[in-house]
This record gives sequence, structure tokens and C-alpha cells, in this order.
Amino acid sequence: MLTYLNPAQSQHAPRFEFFRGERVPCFEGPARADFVEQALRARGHPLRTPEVDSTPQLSRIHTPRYLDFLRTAWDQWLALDATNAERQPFPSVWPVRTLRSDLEPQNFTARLGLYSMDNGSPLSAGTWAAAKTGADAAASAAQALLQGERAVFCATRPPGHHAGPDFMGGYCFLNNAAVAAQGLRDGGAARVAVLDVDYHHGNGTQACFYERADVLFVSVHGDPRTEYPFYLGHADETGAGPGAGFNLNLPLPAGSSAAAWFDALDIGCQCIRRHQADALVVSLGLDTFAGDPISQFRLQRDDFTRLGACLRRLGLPTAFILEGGYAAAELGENAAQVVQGFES
Ligand code: Q9C
Ligand code: ZN
Repeated sequence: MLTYLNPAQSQHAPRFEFFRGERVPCFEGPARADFVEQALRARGHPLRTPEVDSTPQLSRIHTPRYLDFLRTAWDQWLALDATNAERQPFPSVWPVRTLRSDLEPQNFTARLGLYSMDNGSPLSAGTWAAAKTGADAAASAAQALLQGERAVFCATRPPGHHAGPDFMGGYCFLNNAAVAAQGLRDGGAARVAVLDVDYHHGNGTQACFYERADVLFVSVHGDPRTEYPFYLGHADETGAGPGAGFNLNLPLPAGSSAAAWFDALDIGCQCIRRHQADALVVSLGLDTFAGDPISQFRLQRDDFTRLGACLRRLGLPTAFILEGGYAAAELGENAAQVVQGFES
């Protein structure tokens, strides 16, 4: 399967995040993409670097003020104090209900909170470069499908599906899957489906398309009553305005079996068939794996082959976009199994 890599991915390398009140090494690090590249290379899949500038799609998906902030955030951080190069910024205040988010604060920490949904999306010097090149990879994947490729794999990080129109969250900065879907629309696909199989609900992608009928969003994920991102991903969220009926959430209890997961996937696939989409974007989180350190579904290696085979049967031009998956040593194998299942 044609694969796009992100040659800038290793520039996004924050050192730590917060977990249960402690500073711990980031679960989402450069080794993840290295393992995926290694596994796909070993199986002989053709590897390419991005050839499309995602700027037009990014400006349809994200707001200008958020893009400006993200592009300049690290420089703003350094401008506060040159020794900040060795430190990481974290938000500590957010404009929740009753507070104003229409005004651009002058204070950097206030801006960081305004454009963040959590404190779980650490920034580093190369975050913009890595995220932008990753979005370029997603736009390149869309273009390859438009040019007749049957399926494309985008082996990029940081992930994207928690990033909304004007916020970062859950290790995500630019919404790669939304960029791919928008790229397909811009290139002539009338209807696009996004299927999100990450353990965590793709709140950012849902938000991007919630009022749109041209992009169907379907997600199978841990029940947000107990699982991140908590505040979105419930079954009663079905779309709004022109997008009413174009959003399907299939939450499952933490600890659900692979059998239960595939039953939900089947319902999601039936929905995609009914909508007669022209192309499919898969937000491929592999944190549904039984060995994932921060997630609680129970898929095994062979289940990922089965997933690939299920997706092939939809018969659509398909872009796989890597999202989560934190059992890094097994991530490459699990990704390669999806590709093998799709191609078998
Ligand atoms: N600091 C993705 O899988 N964060 N994001 C928990 C606590 C929530 C996962 C870490 C998990 C986000 C793309
Ligand atoms: Zn996830």
C-alpha cells in the first residue's frame, strides 16, 4: 500500500506530560512513527514523503487565529524568557462557561488555555513543523486517492482527531483526518465518510463536520462517561442543522471484548454503505490493542487483520490516517496487519 511518511515527525518531541498528577515521559513520542515506518518498509510497501501543501484544507478546517497561535506558540514561549527553550509550556487556565473566548488575550498562558481543551497536548520546538508536515501528508494521501490509488496509508504523528477548529487536545494539533476528508471534497468527491476506530472519541473531527452533510462521521470508542475525551462522543450526538443524521457515535464500555467491538464496527460500516460515500478516511487509532498502556479495549494482533479486511469490503478509495496507539513496540506490527488485511 502506498504510504506517506512525515519527515518532520521527530521534531515534535516534548519530554513529559502529566499522568495521575505526576510528570511522566510522553506516551506519544517519535518512536511510534519509527516503528510503523520500520514495519511497513520491511513488508516492501512503497514509502513517500508529502508532496501537497495542506494550507487550503487547513484554512477550511481550522480558524485563522488558532493557526496563527500554533505557528508562533513556541516563539512566544521563548520570548518570555530565553531559558524557556529547556522548559515546556502547559496551560493552567481555561475560558470555561461564563468566561470570554472572543477576546485574544495578551498573556501567553491565557492564549495557550484558550486554544487547548486539556493539559495533555505538550508543545516542543518543532511541534508546528511536525504537525504541518503531517497535515501535508494527509493532503497528499487525499490527492493520491483522487488520482486513482485504491488505498493510502499515512504513517504520521502527532495524531489529529482530538484537534478541533480552534483548539488542540489529546496529543493532537492539526486534524489530519479532517484535512484528508476536506482534500477529497475539494478534489471532487461529493460525499466522504470518516470512520474513527481510535479508542478515544474523535471529538475534533466530529466538531469539524457536525453541521455538514457532505462528510459523514462514524466513531467506535470507549464510552465518554468514563473515558477521555469525556465531554463528547455520546450516542445522542447525531449531527445538527444540514448535518443532522450525518454523525454516528458507537460508544462501548471500557473493557469491551473484541467481539463486541466488531459488532459495533459492523453497525458503523452499514451506516457508511447506506450513505453511499465516494471515499473513506479511516482515523486509525491502534490504542484498541489489549496491550495499550492508557486504553481499555482488548483487540489482539489478528483482530487488526480482520479490521483491514472489513474495511476493504466497503469497496471505497481509502486513506488510513494514523492516530493513537501507545504500545509503541507493537504499533508497527499492528499497523502492518491492518494493511495486510485490507490487501488480502
Ligand atoms: N495526561 C489519542 O489517542 N490523555 N489521544 C491522557 C494524561 C488522554 C489520547 C494523558 C488521551 C489522549 C490520539
Ligand atoms: Zn486514542
